[in-house]
Formats: sequence, C-alpha cells, structure tokens
Amino acid sequence: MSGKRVIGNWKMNGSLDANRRLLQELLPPLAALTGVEVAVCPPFPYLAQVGALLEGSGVALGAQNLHAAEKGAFTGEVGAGMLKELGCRYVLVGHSERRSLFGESDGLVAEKFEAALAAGLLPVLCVGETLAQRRDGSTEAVIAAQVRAVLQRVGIAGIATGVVAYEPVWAIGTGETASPEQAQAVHRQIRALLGEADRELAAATPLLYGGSVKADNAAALFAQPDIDGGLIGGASLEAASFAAICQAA
Ligand code: G2H
Repeated sequence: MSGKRVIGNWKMNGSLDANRRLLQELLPPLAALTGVEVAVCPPFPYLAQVGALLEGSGVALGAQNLHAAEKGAFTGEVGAGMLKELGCRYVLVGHSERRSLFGESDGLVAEKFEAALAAGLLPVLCVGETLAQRRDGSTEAVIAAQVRAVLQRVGIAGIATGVVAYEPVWAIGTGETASPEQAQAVHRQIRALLGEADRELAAATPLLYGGSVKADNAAALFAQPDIDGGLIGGASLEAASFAAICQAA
C-alpha cells in the first residue's frame, strides 16, 4: 500500500463523447489498483456526467476551481457547496494558470482554500515558481509566500486536511519536467515550512508533484521521500498514460 494520490487535471478539455471513451478505457486497469487514490477533475459542465460514470469505480471526482463566496451575484462563478453537491471530493485551488491568466493572488487563493474546506471539500493548493524566479534564485521565497498565505488563513490543521501540489510553472505543459532531485528539494522545503507549525501534521500532508509528469518519469518522481503522488495534466487525457502513471504510484 503506497498511500499515494494521483489527480488528473483535464483543464479545458473533453466532450460528452470523449469523456465517456476516456473513462471506458481508463477505469478497467484502475480497478485492479490498490493503495493509490485516484481522482479526475473535468471542466464544470462535465462534473455530473463524469461523476455518474465514476460511480462504484473508486476513482474520485474533483473540480478545477471555485469561487470563495458561498453563493450570490457572481455571474459565471461556481461555489464550493455546488461542487460538493455534485459529488466532488477535491477542488484545485490556485493552479498557476489561474494565477497567471486570471490574476489570482495569494490572498484570493487562501480565501478559496478556506471556502473549500468549509464545504467539506479537499482543496489542492497549487504552488510553483516561474522560470525567471528559478533563475534569479527566488524559488524558495516564492513557494514560502504562496504556502504561508494559506497557512495564515486556515492554520496547519486546515492545510493538512487538504493537499499541496508543487508545480514549477516552467515545467507545466512544456514537456520539461523537474528532475526528481529538483522536485524533492522543493517538496522537502514545503514539508519543513509546514513543520514549523506542526511536525506531525506536516508529515501527514500529501505533497503532490505536477508538471509534465508522464508514464516514463512518474516512478522516479514518486520514489522521492517527500513526493506523495502527482497532479497530472496532459497525460491524464490519455487513458493508457494516466493508468500507467497511477500504476507507478
Ligand atoms: C500542471 C499539470 C497539471 P501538465 O499544470 O496540473 O499539467 O502535466 O500538462 O504539465
């Protein structure tokens, strides 16, 4: 029993037909898998369809985003309670595409994380540095600020209820993956930072790696002591690749 988690982030991909075909191919190989918690996060309009297709499979449902408010005049937005009602277990919070393309700040991400917890969802806090930040040596400071913003809002118990995903922006969808050693170094830093608040809860917090994880690099990443699984984008859209990644966990 590895106790690892693998979460597929479909991003803005899929269709009723493509989702059905993907899951038809993906669920049989996953049925034999033990000790790995698998989830998929389709776009909002497909949550109900995918939730129904996942029923009885042991694969969990997740969403890719939420609004921090419970409900109200927020045209086009989706609240945590709605995701919960549709059967979501996870929700991604602060994915780098949300931060860079939709202007989400550390503060807003913390509010969203708190809203997800309040609704009984497991928020997956995504953190990561850009290439420029890695090059100028500020990786550690960037990650610390992103994690601390949430820590200050929900405390270590709140973070430990959810999940943290380290996704270096320069490795997202680029085909370039952090080496297992590079990923482990940042995971160790995140674990140590959480450990300043509570060592036991820090040790129990799932830390996932994301950024061009593929079938052929997953095992080496997952073998690192502070990497508890993966957040998978592109490769989660292909049943054979995603199944192989889950099997590597
Ligand atoms: C990072 C990851 C999933 P990919 O965004 O969140 O995507 O595996 O395509 O780099």
